[in-house]
Amino acid sequence: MIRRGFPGALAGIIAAGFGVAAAELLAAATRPEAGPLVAVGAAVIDATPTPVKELAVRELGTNDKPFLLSVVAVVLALLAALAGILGRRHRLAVVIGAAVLGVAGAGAALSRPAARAGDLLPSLLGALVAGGTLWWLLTRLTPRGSAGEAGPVVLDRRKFLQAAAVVAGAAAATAAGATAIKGVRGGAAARSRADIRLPTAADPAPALPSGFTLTPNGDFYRVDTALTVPRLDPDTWELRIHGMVGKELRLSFEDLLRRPLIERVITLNCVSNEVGGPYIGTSRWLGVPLKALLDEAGIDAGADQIVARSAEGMTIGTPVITALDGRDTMLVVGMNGEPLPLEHGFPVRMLTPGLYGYAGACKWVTELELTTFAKFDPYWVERGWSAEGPVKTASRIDMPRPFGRPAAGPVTVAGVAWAQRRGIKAVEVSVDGGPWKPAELLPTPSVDTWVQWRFPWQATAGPHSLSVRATDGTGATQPEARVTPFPNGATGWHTVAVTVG
Ligand SMILES: Nc1nc2c(c(=O)[nH]1)N[C@H]1C(S)=C(S)[C@@H](COP(=O)(O)O)O[C@H]1N2
Ligand SMILES: [Mo]
Repeated sequence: MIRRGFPGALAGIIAAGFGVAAAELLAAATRPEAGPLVAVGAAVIDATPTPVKELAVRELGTNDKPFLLSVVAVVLALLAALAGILGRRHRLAVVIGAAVLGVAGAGAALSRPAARAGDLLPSLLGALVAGGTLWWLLTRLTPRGSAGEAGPVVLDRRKFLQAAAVVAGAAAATAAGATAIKGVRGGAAARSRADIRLPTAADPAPALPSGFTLTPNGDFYRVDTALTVPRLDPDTWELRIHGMVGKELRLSFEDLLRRPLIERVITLNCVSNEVGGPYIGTSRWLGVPLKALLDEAGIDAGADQIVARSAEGMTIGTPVITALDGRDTMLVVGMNGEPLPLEHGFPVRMLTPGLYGYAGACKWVTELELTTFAKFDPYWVERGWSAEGPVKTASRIDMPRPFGRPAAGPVTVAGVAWAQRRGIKAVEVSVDGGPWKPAELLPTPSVDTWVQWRFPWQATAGPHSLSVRATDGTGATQPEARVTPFPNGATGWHTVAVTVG
């Protein structure tokens, strides 16, 4: 069985590999989003139930996407092997296998929010190449005159392996071609980003208080559903502001840069962050205040939601009021003195101080539609997350590290606390569940920025637990009760266990 099964399985896998490579090559040359691997992966992400998505983000962090692509590849290989094994006796299995491949890829590509009809072409080509190749390879495995019988394949084995090697070589060359084209295209986007000279802010951020640290761009967390980073061309990028407005606006990247820019230090964090988690960062953002644009468009009475759409089809809903109530809601073009990094939304993203990213920080934005909460549920809300996403007051211990082994004597316990819009009034630390004692707060630029805190501790030998809690500008102290990030953000105190000695 193994001897009989192996050549068929090998033929199936090689043929499918060639088909996928051909599809990816066509997609790379025309529309990268239409490549079957990424399209199927994206469709799987969208169809994944929220708890599983949560688990993947928690367990795998930013490795969730390579993992997903590997799963897609393994499933594909298993199906292809099956088609190859069955196809030796029943050629119909080859046709069905190729059809399944084509329909899955094309269906996934067409299900993408920003899909066009032509997006089915790469998968169609891939299915034809895979099916045709498998058929041809299987004829090499069939001794003349004894089709389908358990006859002496030994004679054909060399010819078959030669043919298989040729196809594998062609598949590898095709895949290399696809990768090369993607590299050149990506390089072009990166170059145009490097060419951009951002104007200075008309309203710059004040100098940072001494001791205050920003998150370097390369260390800033990344959370999004994009399997490949969208690479938008700033020269053709356009933002459309439409819906419940008096006058529709269309703005180019140059139009945005010509407006008076503001620069602000703002903390952004993800609603999916667990207590003590890493999905938070603070940057100096440069952008156009959204209010001025909305004033120009003229918002119709009754519009209470801004739906931001991105190039790859994300929708993020933000309350209209948060663009008008005086906070620094903006269309961001710069991050820490550079054009936005590709991963963080180049060329333009939204940023709404005080809201979690899923509710106010659409990356790669191309459209703002004024509508109502009653009329439209954006992406995350469709999946059960709360329609409005105000940030909850929270705090984190960064030093010592969990399960660290500091030496006995004076130890500095340190971390961050945040409550964007409300600010942080106090941070307290409790050792081994003892009384809460105030930590020292370092100066911070604004209520929209995290506060760095520290607490001197006389550490004695043995195991200890350290807990932190913050009180925000309204006087409300973080509750002890733990709730999960779903559906509107985690609560609970961060506790770290250490062993001194
Ligand atoms: N286009 C797009 N924008 C998006 C998302 C996304 O999946 N796609 N995720 C949002 C979420 S959940 C968060 S927390 C922030 C994260 O921004 P960052 O990756 O720059 O840190 O982006 C928001 N904007
Ligand atoms: Mo998020």
